[in-house]
Amino acid sequence: MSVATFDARVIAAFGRHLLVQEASGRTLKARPFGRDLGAVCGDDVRCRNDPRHGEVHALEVLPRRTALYRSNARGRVEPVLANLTRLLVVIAPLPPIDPFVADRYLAAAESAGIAAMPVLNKAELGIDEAARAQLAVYSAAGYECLAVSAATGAGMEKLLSACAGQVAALVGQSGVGKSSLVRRLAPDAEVEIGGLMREEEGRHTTTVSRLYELPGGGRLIDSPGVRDFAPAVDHLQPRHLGFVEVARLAPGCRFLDCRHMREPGCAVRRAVESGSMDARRYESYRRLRRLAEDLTAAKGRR
Ligand SMILES: Nc1nc2c(ncn2[C@@H]2O[C@H](COP(=O)(O)OP(=O)(O)O)[C@@H](O)[C@H]2O)c(=O)[nH]1
Ligand SMILES: [Mg+2]
Ligand SMILES: [Zn+2]
Repeated sequence: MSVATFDARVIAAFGRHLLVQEASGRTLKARPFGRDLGAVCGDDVRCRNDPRHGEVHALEVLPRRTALYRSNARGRVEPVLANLTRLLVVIAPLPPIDPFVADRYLAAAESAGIAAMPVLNKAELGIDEAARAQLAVYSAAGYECLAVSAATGAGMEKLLSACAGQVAALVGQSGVGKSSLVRRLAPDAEVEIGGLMREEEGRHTTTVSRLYELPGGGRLIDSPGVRDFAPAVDHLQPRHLGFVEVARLAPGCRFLDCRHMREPGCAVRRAVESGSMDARRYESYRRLRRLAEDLTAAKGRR
């Protein structure tokens, strides 16, 4: 006898424990059936009730529309979040901005076809020189940027409308205010937070990604803060690695397969020399290109 299955969305995944949401909005605990499914927050999974044990089994991960991948500490590629349509890359005047982390998130999103938006939080502290410069660089690259404050609520309507009808995720360094923004925006966030956050050295730390419903009809994922983010280089767009300025400039390069490193007639280098592409963004591009080539060479040796 076949047992009816139903599809649900993974709203949190921690080891072999999944929290899934049915189409009706009901939230259920589920367990991967058999081997680890590799389901991540945002995934759609096919589920089945196991009446004998009063459990819900997640049988398979349904095809992902998009995925954000990273390269983990052992160099293995793993999905971080699935089915995103928007990535909100959060920076703040404090902690000090690591522009390379933000650039790598933006590059991974662009390569995955996820619309990225840099968001400066804690704007009420005053936008210092570093933050102002960073926003100017992203605006010049063509990104729409937001300045918001979870503390005062400034910019929340704009953030909500950026999430309307989307599956959006907040990513960025620890302490930039991702969870505070979620608490501002998602009415059900406060009640859920106790069970999923750990008191660590007197501070709340987000340890797993968690998807929340927004009043505007969108969905918003809070993710654990990172010190660094290594995108999976195999999933980066090969020509421009997800750097939007490089993508625009590359058709002007002499060689179709220009890597925009030392090649003669490179339109990207020309733009950097003339100041029309930001030199720090280009340095960020070069670091990612070297990382990609080192990993490819290491694979070739194995
Ligand atoms: N001044 C100020 N502090 C904020 C703001 N948003 C968050 N914080 C503080 O920044 C710290 C880290 O916030 P949290 O939301 O946990 O950051 P996360 O690690 O990115 O999730 C906490 O002490 C928050 O109270 C803001 O808009 N302004
Ligand atoms: Mg957090
Ligand atoms: Zn080039």
